[in-house]
Amino acid sequence: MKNFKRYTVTSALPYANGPIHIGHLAGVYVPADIYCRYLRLRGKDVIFIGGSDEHGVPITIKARKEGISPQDVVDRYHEIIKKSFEELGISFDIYSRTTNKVHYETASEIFKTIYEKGEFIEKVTEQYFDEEVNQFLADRYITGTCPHCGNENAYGDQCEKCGTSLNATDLINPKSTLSGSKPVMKETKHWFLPLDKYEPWLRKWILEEHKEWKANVYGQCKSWLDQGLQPRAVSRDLDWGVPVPVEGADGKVLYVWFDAPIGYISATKELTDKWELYWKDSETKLVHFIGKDNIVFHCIVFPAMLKAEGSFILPENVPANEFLNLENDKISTSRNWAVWLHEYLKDFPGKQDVLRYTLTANAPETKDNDFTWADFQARNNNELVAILGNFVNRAMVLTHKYFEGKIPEITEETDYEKQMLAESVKIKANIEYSIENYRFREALKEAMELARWGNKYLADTEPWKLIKTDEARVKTILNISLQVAANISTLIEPFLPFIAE
Ligand code: B3M
Ligand code: ZN
Repeated sequence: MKNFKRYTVTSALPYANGPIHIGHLAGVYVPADIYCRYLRLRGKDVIFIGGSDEHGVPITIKARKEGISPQDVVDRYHEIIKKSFEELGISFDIYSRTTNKVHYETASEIFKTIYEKGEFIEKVTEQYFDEEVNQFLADRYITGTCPHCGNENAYGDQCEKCGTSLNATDLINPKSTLSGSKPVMKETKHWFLPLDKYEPWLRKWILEEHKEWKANVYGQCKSWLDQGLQPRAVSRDLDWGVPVPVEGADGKVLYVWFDAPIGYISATKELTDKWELYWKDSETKLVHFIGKDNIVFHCIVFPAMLKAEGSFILPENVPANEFLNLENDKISTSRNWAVWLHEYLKDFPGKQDVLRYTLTANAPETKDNDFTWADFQARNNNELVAILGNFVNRAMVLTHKYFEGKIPEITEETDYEKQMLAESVKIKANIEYSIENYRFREALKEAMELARWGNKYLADTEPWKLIKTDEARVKTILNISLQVAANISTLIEPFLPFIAE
C-alpha cells in the first residue's frame, strides 16, 4: 500500500432542505468521522471536509412549498445541520456551504477552465417545459417511469430505486412535479460533459486500477460503464444556483451535481491557504465518504470533471455505504419516518456515543441494514454498560477502595499479565487494519474485545477475594486493569469520543 503524506477526507454535502437523520449518519458521517479521528490519533496530516449543499431542485421545491425563498430554506437548515453535527462530535475541520462567495468563484473558475479547454459540448436540445408555470423542468421537477427498473417515481436526473443516473428525456410518462401536467418539449442551449469520451480512461482507472474498492461501489461503476456513458448536461434553466460563467448563458446555472462536489474544494480553500497541497499533490490521499445513491457522481462524473480540468488529484477510494432502514421500513423524509439527529440530541442529552455506537455496530457497510429501538436499548445495556462500563468501573472502584485511588505498582507479572498487554497490542493492530480497509463495524467489535478481556481477567483473578490474602498480587492486577482501561480509552476514541474522554 502506498504511503501518503496527507489525507483529504470528504463527506457528502447534505442538501440543506431538511435536518439530518440516522440514515445519513450511519451511511456517511459517523464512518467518516471514525476514519478522520483515527488518522489524527496516528499523527497524520488530515483535513475533514463537510458542508451544506444549498443548490439544486430539492431546495427550490421546498422553498416553493413553504412560500419562502431558497436562501431562507438553506439558512434555516444549514444552522440546524451544522449544530447537530457539532453536538454529535463529528469533527469536521470545516463545515462550509455552497452559497458562499468563495464557492461561487471556485465553481465558476473550474467551469471556465474546462470550457476554455474546449472540453464541453455546447448543444441546443429539446428539454421538457411546463407551460402552466412557464418553466423548464430540470431534475426533480420532473418524475416518470425509470426505463431500467420500472420505478414509477424516478426523478429527471436519477432513479433512486435502481440508482441509475438518468436524463429527463429518458423517463417514460414524464410528469411535471410543479403542476402535475404533461410537459412539452422546448429548445434550449446547454453545456455537456462528454462522459463517453472519458469512458475508456474511466474503465482503466476504476475497473483495472481500483479493484480494491468496496464490492458495492466497484459493482455499480462496472454496471454503468458496461451500459455505456453518454454526454451529460452540466447546466440548467433555473434561477437558483451558480450562474454559468460564459457569454450568452442568461437564466442558466450550473447543474447542482457540477457545483456541489466542487464544494469540497471551496471549503478547503476557506480552511487553509495551503489548499492546493490537499487537492493537487500526488502524495495526498483523497477519500470520499458517501451513500450509495451518490456513487455515480463521485466515481464517474466528478472524476471526469477533475480530469477535464486537468490539475487535480483523483479519489483513492470512495467507501460508499448502503442504506439504513428504520424499524423495517425505508427512512423517508416526506412520510416523516426517521430518527432526526437534532431531536435525538434533545431527547437523549449526553448520550451521543450510544447513538454512534449503535449506528457503527449496525452500519450498512455491505448491505442495507435496520435500526430498531430494541437493538439500540440492547446495545446500550448489554454492551456499553455490561461490558465496557462494567470493566472500567470495576477497575476504578477497586483502585479507590484498596489503594485510595492511586495506581498501585506491579509487584510480579505472571503470564496472564503479559498476555493482557499482548492482547492490547494485537487488538490495536486489528483495529488499524479494519479501519484502513473501511470496515468500521469490525473495528469497533475489536475494540470491545479488549473490554471483554478486561472483564475476563478480573473474573479469573478475583482481586476482591485476593485482597484478604495477597495484597501484592492485587496491586499487579489493578495496575494491569488500569493500563488496559487506558488502552481502551485510546482505542475507542474514534468511535466513542465522549466516553473515551
Ligand atoms: N446533496 C445528495 C444527497 O444529499 C447531495 C450530495 C452532494 S455531495 C457533493 O444525497
Ligand atoms: Zn430505476
